[in-house]
Amino acid sequence: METVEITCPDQVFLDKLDRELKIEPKDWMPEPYRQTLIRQISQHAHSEIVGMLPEGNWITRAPSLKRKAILLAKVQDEAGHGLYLYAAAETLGISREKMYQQLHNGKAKYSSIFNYPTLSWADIGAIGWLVDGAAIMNQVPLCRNSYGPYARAMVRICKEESFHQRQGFEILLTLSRGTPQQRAMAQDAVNRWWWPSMMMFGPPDASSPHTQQSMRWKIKRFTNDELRQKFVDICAEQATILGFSLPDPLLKWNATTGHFDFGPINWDEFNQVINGNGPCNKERLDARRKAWDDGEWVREAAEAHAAKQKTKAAAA
Ligand code: BYC
Repeated sequence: METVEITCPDQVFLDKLDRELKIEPKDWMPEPYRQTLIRQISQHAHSEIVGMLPEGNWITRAPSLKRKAILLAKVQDEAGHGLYLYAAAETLGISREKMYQQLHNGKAKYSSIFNYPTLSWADIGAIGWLVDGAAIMNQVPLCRNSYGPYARAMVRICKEESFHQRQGFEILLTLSRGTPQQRAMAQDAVNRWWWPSMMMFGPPDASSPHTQQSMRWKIKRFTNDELRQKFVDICAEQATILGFSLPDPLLKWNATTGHFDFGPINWDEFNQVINGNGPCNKERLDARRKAWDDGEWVREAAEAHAAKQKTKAAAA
C-alpha cells in the first residue's frame, strides 16, 4: 500500500525558520507568533509616530535654515517609518484603526524614550547620536527577522536611521567645538539622554518575558542585554571623539571581557515610564489623540471620495 507522508503545518513553519526562509503573510503560522509580531511591529510603529513629537518641538527653533531643513526631513522620515510598519502589521490581520485605538487607550506601548522632554537644541543632537544610535543597534538585526514584510520594511528604515544618527553626531560635534556655553549645553543633553537610551533595549534578559521565545522564532536575533552591551561599547569610544563624558562613574574598559563595564540601570524609573508615569506620557498621548480627532474630517472625506469613485466605476 502506498504511504502518504503528511507534514504538519507547524513542521513546515519550523523547517522554514531552520532554513532561514521568510514566513510570508499567507503562510501558516502559530497564533502566538502572529500575536507577538502584531504586538512588536505595532508598538514599533507607534514609537515612530510618537517619536516625531519631541523632535518636532524644535523645528520652529532650529538655529539655521539648514538645520531646520534637516530636522524637518528627519521628522518626516519617522512618519514614513510608521507607515511602513503599520502596513507590515496589517498583513497579519489587524486593522490600522484597531492599532491606533490600542495606542490611544493605553493598551499598546511605545518606546519609553519618547516620554522625556527636549529642553534645548542640543537635545536634538543627543537624540540623533544616542536614541537613533540605540535604534540602529536594535533594528539592523531586525532586517534579518523571520517575518518577510517586517524584515523588508526594516531594510529601508535602517538606511534612513543611519543618516539620522550621523546628523545627531554632527550637531554634537559642532557644539563641542563651540563656546563654553554650547559645550555645557551639549554635555547636559548627553547627561539627560544617556540612561533613558540604555533603557530603550528593554528589561534585562533575566526579567524579559518575551526574549527567549522571540529568539527561537528568529524575530529577535540578539537579546536585550547583548544589544545594550554593543551600544555601550560603541558610545564609550565615540564620546571621547566628541569630547563629552558619559554620566556613569562605573563606565570602565574591562580587558578580561573585552567590553566596557557599566553602572546599574534604574529599572524603577523604566517601569514607571512604561506604565504611563514618565515626565511626558500624558502630553504625548494627548497629542496623538488630538491628531486622531482633528483628522476625522480627512478620513471621512477620503472614504466619501472612494465611495463616489466606486459608484462611478460601477455605472461606467
Ligand atoms: N519602551 O520581554 P521584553 C525608534 C516592554 S523607535 C517601552 O524585552 P520584547 C525611533 C515590552 O514591549 C524605538 N516598552 O519585550 C523612532 C514588553 O511589554 P508588553 C522602538 C518596552 O518585545 C523615532 C515588556 O516591556 N523600537 O527607535 O521582546 C525617532 C517586556 O519586554 C521597552 C522598537 O520598537 C521600551 N524601551 O523586547 C528615533 C524595535 N522595552 O508588550 C528613533 C522593535 C521593553 O508585553 N522592538 N518594553 O506589554 C523590539 O525590538 C522589542 O520589542 C524590544 C522589547 C527590544 C523593544
